[in-house]
Amino acid sequence: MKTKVFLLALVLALMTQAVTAFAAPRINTFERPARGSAYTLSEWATDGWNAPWDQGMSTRTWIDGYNFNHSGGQSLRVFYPKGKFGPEDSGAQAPLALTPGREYYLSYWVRFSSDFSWGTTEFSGKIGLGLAGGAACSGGQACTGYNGFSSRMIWLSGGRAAIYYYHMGHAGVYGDYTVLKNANGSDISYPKGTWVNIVQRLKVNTVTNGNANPDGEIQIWYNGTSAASITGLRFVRNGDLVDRAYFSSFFGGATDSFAPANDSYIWYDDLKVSTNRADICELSPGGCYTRLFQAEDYTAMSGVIKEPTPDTGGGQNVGSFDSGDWIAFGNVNIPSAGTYLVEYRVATLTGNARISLDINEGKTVLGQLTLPNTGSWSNYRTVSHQVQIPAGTHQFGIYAATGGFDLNWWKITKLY
Ligand SMILES: [Ca+2]
Ligand SMILES: [Ca+2]
Repeated sequence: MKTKVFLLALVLALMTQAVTAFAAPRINTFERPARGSAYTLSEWATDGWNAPWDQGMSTRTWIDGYNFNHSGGQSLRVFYPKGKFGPEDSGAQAPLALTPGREYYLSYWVRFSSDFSWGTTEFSGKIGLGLAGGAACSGGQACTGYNGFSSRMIWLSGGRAAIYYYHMGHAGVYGDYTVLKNANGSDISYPKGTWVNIVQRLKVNTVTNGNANPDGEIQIWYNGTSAASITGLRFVRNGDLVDRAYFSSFFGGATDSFAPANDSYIWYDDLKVSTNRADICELSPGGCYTRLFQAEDYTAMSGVIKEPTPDTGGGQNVGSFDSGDWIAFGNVNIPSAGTYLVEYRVATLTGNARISLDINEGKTVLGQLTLPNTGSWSNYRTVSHQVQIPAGTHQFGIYAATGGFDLNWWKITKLY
């Protein structure tokens, strides 16, 4: 009898875990893959994002661990060669599978290269990820309510930002588009050389007796502010739901007038997809909680020294971390529990130095990270890991589980 009760409890616990895993948002910070490599479909899959096919992921993507990122030390760079257009020769595509849901939120950070060429036509190119379902009606198709739907971000001439969507009522051969607007009513244009955040929410219409009710919706936020809201949409007459985050970015269009005048790049970072708005902290007032700590501003320590840092930005770093040494940062308020990215700016020559982050005077270890050899004491690199942090006022400890590194600064940023 006791065994049966135990087994029942075990099954319930496993079911609860499964539900929790199902509800967790999907995120990609591009921190795991080796920098300087292509981000192929199998690399996407290793990070939990699966697609049945792709275009350009193995040939025109690159994990940037050297120049630009929004979080941590890395991001995804996509290449749009001069004079090329269409998904065969420009950018990258992959329909990344989602658990089907009626309503989804999709967030990503994007940065255009500082000499990005917008192309010469009115409808110039597609950017980043969109949301789609069923057979993903697109590409000049009529959407019947049985062949799915799609909703992707585009840029227009001069970099004006718009949402481009295929639904049952689109007016012409191609989908409809809505230009993103600032609060004062002016058009939003993408900047070059600066990170911006895009959030899309799509809600599939309900269906009654095979009829599409006009209650589908698309909403776009630009840097946390609502920039487009489209209601009354009819996407489906069948049971299709949002079932993919559609990475779809290329120039065109079908003629070379769409092509860029010079080699162009877009960087992507911090992709998030969730059915729960609360998981998208980019939509919270003030955005995602983040705080940077200079290592030398510790409130207590054991065994380390402060010294002028050779790292960019100057100031001081903390050095002489031997195994068992630590620095602590007291009275740090974490307003909400969640998953956080913790970054460390380090130099180390061993390849086996190991940082441990803790609270409760070392009694609660939040996570550990082995540091890559940075090649020289004057060559710093940003490395990161994801940890769960409870809400409250904490004293954080940075502990040298294995010594042999210098630390310039560290930073915590809420992911969800
Ligand atoms: Ca990143
Ligand atoms: Ca410092």
